[in-house]
Amino acid sequence: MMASRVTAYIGIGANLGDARAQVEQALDSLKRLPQSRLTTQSSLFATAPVDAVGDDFINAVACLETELPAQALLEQLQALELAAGRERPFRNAPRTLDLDILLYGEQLIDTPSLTVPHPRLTQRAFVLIPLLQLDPFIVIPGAGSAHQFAPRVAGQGIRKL
Ligand code: PH2
Ligand code: MG
Ligand code: MG
Repeated sequence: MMASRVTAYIGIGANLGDARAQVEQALDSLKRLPQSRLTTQSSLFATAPVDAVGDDFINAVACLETELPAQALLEQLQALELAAGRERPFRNAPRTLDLDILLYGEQLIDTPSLTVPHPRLTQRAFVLIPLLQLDPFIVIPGAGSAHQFAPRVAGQGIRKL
């Protein structure tokens, strides 16, 4: 039987080292994930840290068509983070690369290792704005149209590169 294909959105962030190069390299790596195809990618954005310390971030969002189950996709993303030298000395520490599953089809996932949609997705300009760039009509399962949340994040620093 053919595995079912899902549209997944991945949040990409970095604020340690050459953040821009790391985000660009991550986009390249996402193009080579098994059983997956990167269909669209947002612009890169420079963003002010939210609940985090360190330099400004570079953020972007990528859209994948994937046959990987969510947990397998998560493991692929964690391997890419590790390869980029990700360390976790404390919560929200500056990082060379962060790859988060924002959306996995219409699915609501809540396991010890993975919560999808990403729980803070609607509160953060650095994911909401690139996501809306890719699909202005996108719907967040359990929350509704993403665009309704844009006014609430309007005060957060974000600049398209
Ligand atoms: N990621 C966080 C916490 N805060 N702030 C910005 N601007 N960009 C991020 O990617 C980010 C953050 C936790 O992963
Ligand atoms: Mg994150
Ligand atoms: Mg993460």
